[in-house]
Amino acid sequence: MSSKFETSQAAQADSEENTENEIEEKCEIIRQRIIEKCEKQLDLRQRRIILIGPPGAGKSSFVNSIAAAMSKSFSMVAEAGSFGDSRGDAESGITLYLSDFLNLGLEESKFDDLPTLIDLTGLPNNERLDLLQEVLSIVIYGRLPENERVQALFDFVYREGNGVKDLRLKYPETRESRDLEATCIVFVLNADSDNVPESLMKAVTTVVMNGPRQIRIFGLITKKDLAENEEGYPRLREALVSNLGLVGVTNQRLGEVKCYCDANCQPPRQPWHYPALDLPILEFLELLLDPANRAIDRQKPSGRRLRKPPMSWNGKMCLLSIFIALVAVILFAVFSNPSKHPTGNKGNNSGF
Ligand SMILES: Nc1nc2c(ncn2[C@@H]2O[C@H](COP(=O)(O)OP(=O)(O)O)[C@@H](O)[C@H]2O)c(=O)[nH]1
Ligand SMILES: [Mg+2]
Repeated sequence: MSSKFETSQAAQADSEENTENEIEEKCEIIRQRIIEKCEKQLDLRQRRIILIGPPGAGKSSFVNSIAAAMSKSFSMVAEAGSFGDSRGDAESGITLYLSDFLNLGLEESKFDDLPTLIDLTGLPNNERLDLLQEVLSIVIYGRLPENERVQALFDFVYREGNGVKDLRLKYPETRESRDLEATCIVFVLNADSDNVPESLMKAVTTVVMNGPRQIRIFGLITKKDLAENEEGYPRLREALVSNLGLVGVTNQRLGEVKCYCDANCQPPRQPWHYPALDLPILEFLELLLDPANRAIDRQKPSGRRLRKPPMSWNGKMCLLSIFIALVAVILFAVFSNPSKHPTGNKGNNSGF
């Protein structure tokens, strides 16, 4: 016969399993909704969601977590945990690579038609504001050619001695930019962060405010597990919300999550499937895919992109010659017709 203690333990395990099943059911409903919406709407599957934030904020872990939450199995889609140092700039310690994860980094055989995630590794907060803004503008508005390292932009200025203006000229807007540009921005900050990267946030909001298209900015707080009982957490959250201009819209534009991560987080959260982690991640992904959150053109596309080139010198000369010829024809017509000439009426000449 089982003891009272065993029975109550069994009951607790049972209720935990029930709760987990309920959470998984909710997750499944959201997964299906996301897939159906993307299948139906071209605009949603064409979305390019760029993750911006300081190094170590959890951007790559979030890419892996979205893939895990959607597919119900973990795989290392993005290189997380290394800060990508192997591919970065050894001197500055800044890693600036841009990786596109088509179809949210998921295998196309199982999932099709999902948006693209762009993992922009570690931008510094203590960089010159004008340079930071230009780099962000090049990256966000798709002016960085494919396979070009983001670090090359900093090298162009610091190593090759060029100015920010030269950077603008070197990476102009092209016909391809529109396909490579971000359609929404997620600013990622870890909940246990010691400081709020205000300059970086300001640079992002300024670029978006002045850019050709208005792109929605979302806030994402990662590593929520590390700040659950921290007193400083509400302050960090408030700073993120106000710096990104999300006051009053946190329900539609802010996510707070724990990510799937490596042995650095205790206990390590992979390779199993955790509905409790998935739910907030899927809810946030659904916010990102809300049709209302699309990029809005500030001006009609024809206004900027298809502007007519200025007329060439030859063209101007040609127009001038036509004008002179026309004037000459009119003058000739007027003066060569004696009946209409004011002094051409001979009968009036002897009129005394
Ligand atoms: N405790 C905890 N650690 C996390 C979480 N997300 C990421 N990490 C850890 O934070 C470190 C940096 O993450 P990474 O995704 O590489 O950051 P990135 O530089 O912004 O791409 C890694 O060691 C991760 O395992 C989380 O939600 N909780
Ligand atoms: Mg990374």
